[in-house]
Amino acid sequence: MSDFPRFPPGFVFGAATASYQIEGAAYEDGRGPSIWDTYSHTPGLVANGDTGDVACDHYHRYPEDVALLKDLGVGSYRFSIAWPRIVPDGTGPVNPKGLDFYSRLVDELLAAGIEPAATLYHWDLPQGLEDRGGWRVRETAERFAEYTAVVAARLGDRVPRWITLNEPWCSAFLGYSVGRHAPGAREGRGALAAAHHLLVGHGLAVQALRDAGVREVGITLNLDHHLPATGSAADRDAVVRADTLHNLVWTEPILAGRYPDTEEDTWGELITGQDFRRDGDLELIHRPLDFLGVNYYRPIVVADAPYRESDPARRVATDNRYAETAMPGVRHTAMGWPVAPETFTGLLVDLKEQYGDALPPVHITENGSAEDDEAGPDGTVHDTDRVSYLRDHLTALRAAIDAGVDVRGYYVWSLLDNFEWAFGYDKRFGIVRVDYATQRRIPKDSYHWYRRMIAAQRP
Ligand code: IFM
Repeated sequence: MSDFPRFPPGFVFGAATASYQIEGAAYEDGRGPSIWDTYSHTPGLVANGDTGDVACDHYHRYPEDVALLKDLGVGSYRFSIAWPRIVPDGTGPVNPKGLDFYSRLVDELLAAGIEPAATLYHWDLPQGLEDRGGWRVRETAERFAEYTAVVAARLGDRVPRWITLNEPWCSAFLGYSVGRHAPGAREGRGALAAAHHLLVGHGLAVQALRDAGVREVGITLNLDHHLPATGSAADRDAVVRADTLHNLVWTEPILAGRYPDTEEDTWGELITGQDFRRDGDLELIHRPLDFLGVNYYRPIVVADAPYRESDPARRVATDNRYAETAMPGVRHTAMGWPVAPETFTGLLVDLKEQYGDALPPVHITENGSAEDDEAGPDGTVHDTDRVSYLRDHLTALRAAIDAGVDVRGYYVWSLLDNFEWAFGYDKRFGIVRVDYATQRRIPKDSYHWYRRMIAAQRP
């Protein structure tokens, strides 16, 4: 008997990455600039001045990376498509070389017996669209649907699983209110408009994917499990605000066809006085999905906090609406995130309770941990903490399935160490180490553990 958690027959194990974090080749084959090129090239915004210019050079080394996936034994690989490779300016002509790259990648995966799962938007908005207002304006949602149709026409016959957006919370709130992600804006209404237009873009993209006849369509949300720092009424209210800002803003319109009934308490006149919502939008956003992608890393312990800034526009910024505190008594990862796997079970069980039959089957589209890996002289990494993290979270996931949540798949984040956004290359999430000086890939102990875990599922 092994100590590996066991999953139901047909459960899919995978690994995930994203375009800007691994591809590099930022100036090749007609790719246009994205908001992350602009952001990372702005001095002082990303640790060490790191950029995605080269990253893991996956654009050129994808056959080696697919070979790693094949050896790992995964059934599916989740990658994202860089919009500025396909429509370099966000609007206007399509770049055939960009489509060719993803077509080659998809063929390589299929030849290795791995099902491709494509994310259409993992944050690399064409800079040309940001210059026209970015997600603050409805036009971006419309351009997103056009781009989706172009990609689906080329790859829809070979890619069975499609994800419209990855973690729109980060795009809207980290990007347009906290300013810690591209485009680095610090706005109130702009962020709420961005959230709404991301939802509209999702709805339009679902329609485009349905028109193309693809097999499975979903969206990936980074849902958070919030815990009050104390039992005080103020901290419990802060949890409601955090829940609204992180989760309900997406799950309510997408799964229930309504806006959160807590939104007025959370945003006041910024939401009630808005003009970006149109009649018919909720129907558009509330289209049936084949699956919900959930990314889960950690619980968030929430305490009430006074506004640190009086500017009402900042009322939207999550860091200005409550304080996130450490979780006593548990290990924290290199990101400072508490490790509490039971909250993973809790999140999924709560979600099922909240939405019942309106919750489609779930795929865990990301889960993993950044650790301060130390490489031995031969480059090997004995990442015991990451192995424990994965084992405990997979065990917690199994518990959620036992409790009645229909979870069909799990993708580890990430296949490779990569560009961790504002943290640059300092934070390593990979189960494969990347030696950035040589681009050598070295599977860590966690890779070998995950490989054995997948193999142990075979009857
Ligand atoms: O690296 C990110 C990824 O791009 C989106 N989800 C969270 C990961 C770890 O922070």
